[in-house]
Amino acid sequence: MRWTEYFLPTLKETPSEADTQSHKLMLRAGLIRKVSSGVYNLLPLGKRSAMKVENIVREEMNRIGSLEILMPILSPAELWTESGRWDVYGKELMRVKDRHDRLFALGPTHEEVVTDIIRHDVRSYRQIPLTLYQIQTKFRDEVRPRFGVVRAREFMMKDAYSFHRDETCLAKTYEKMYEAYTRIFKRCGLTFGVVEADSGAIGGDVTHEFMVFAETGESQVFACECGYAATSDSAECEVVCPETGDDAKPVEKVNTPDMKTVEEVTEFLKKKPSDLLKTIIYNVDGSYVAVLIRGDREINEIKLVKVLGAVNIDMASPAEIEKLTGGPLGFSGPVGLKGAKVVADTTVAGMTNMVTGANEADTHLVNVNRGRDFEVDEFYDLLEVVAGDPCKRCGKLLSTWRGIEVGQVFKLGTKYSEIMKATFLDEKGEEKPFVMGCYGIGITRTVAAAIEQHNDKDGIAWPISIAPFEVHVLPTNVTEPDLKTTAEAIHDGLTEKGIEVLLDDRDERPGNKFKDADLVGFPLRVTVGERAAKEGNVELRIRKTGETTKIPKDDAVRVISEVVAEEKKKLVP
Ligand code: 9G3
Repeated sequence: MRWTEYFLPTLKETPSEADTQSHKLMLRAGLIRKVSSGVYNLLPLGKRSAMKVENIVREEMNRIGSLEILMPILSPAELWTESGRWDVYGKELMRVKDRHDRLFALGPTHEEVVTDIIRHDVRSYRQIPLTLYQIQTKFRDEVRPRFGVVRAREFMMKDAYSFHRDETCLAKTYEKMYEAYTRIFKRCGLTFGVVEADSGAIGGDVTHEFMVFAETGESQVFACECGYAATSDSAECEVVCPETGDDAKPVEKVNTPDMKTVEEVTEFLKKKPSDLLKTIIYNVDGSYVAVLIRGDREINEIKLVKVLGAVNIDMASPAEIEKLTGGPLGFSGPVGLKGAKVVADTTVAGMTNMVTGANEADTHLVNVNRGRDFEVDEFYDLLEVVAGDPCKRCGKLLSTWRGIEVGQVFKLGTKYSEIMKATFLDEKGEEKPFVMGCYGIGITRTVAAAIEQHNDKDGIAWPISIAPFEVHVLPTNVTEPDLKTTAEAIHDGLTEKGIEVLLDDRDERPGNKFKDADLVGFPLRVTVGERAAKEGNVELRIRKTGETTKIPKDDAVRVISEVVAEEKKKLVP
């Protein structure tokens, strides 16, 4: 491929709207262009890289016997009302009407549609296990699209769904998928971790996320030396329970004028934040729940939603709080509280002589004790884990890192098959719901994650497996017939060997051409320069290491194709 016949618009300036390295570089290296918030064009280079990721994914899915299909983007509302998810997803689910006013979702994922396929065409245990996958555009109307294609509203996803007679069979496919994902991300040149995660509104209990290490990643992971690793949504730690054993002292009402924060109140009362009991009132699907947690810690709302089996939770408004408790926001407490279920984090169990709000303006209570002064209806682990908390498995201290989630595997169980009546007949002729799994990979996101991990101050440094081109041939002066001919011969020779080459045949200053070559970052660069040409040599440079070697120009095609093969071999797991 020749640059002058290609479409590769590079940018010298860093676009101001880009917030991460990958987003900046994808714009600057001409991979993507923004169409609208969270909506991007893939330009030729971006499309080539995305196709390489797709093909790796395809090969590994086919290798484990998963079958490729294509479901429509338009997903009829009836299927979503059947599963109950039409109302769960609110504005994130993009909806359209056809000419007959029939409602559709623009598919954000395809559990409903694939379950519908299976319930119509699979009747017997003999036809399963079966795993179907597709690679397709998905739509999710994110509240805050950002980081370019990492959190976009329209994006490419590989989604797979498996159907089984029982949990044992599901476990086998889950394991195979887990291994296929490991191979896929290794082949893409990524450094990643696999972490326990929250299954969210989708249901099911076992789920793992594949996280690419990246400082700018949206996900926070807590990890321990012992191998435990979980996302901040789901991380658990050993309960940190200061069992003071102090005798209960008499409750006192104290005046705390205008003191709303934990720090203000505890400083004023000469107490520690961990002596205070925070009371946060939530509106949970229409009823009130008072959630209690130690003053120095935060509630993990994802855990809260899960333990309450809630669809929607919101913090109560100041007006709602006033109506329920009789006091203003910032002065709530469990003593004498009526009209709300009381739920507490497990750390609260060991607290004695606590400071709480008095449900009265500018007033707190001290020496409040559970059992004597108030009751807790239910205890749960609601703690937002922080770095330094003890690991729940081994007690060592948890550390934290950030990552970009590129893949997720779920054991769904019978959640969709039961509600959508997708059943098969077992050997005894008994009707049973399918046991299901589902498995996703963000294709465009994987490209961005790879760039996030493989770049330097000059630009991208692609892993060869997903590089848009493998070799960049750069004649420093195309008006010099000698250089032009040599560069073309190398381009043609490599192309003939099936190597993907871009020849920068522009009549441009060498400095600009070198800058662009570093920016677009193909793994190998062959410079055909005047001095080297006179000596009969060309220069091979490895983008990643900056390492250069002189090669006699007549050996160039052979040597370079060997280096390409070696580089590719490094990424085979
Ligand atoms: C929706 C909307 C957003 C969503 C979902 C549904 C996330 C939704 C979870 C999944 C789970 C798996 C198949 C591939 C692997 C992941 N965001 N999820 O279900 F309607 Cl608007 O997508 N799906």
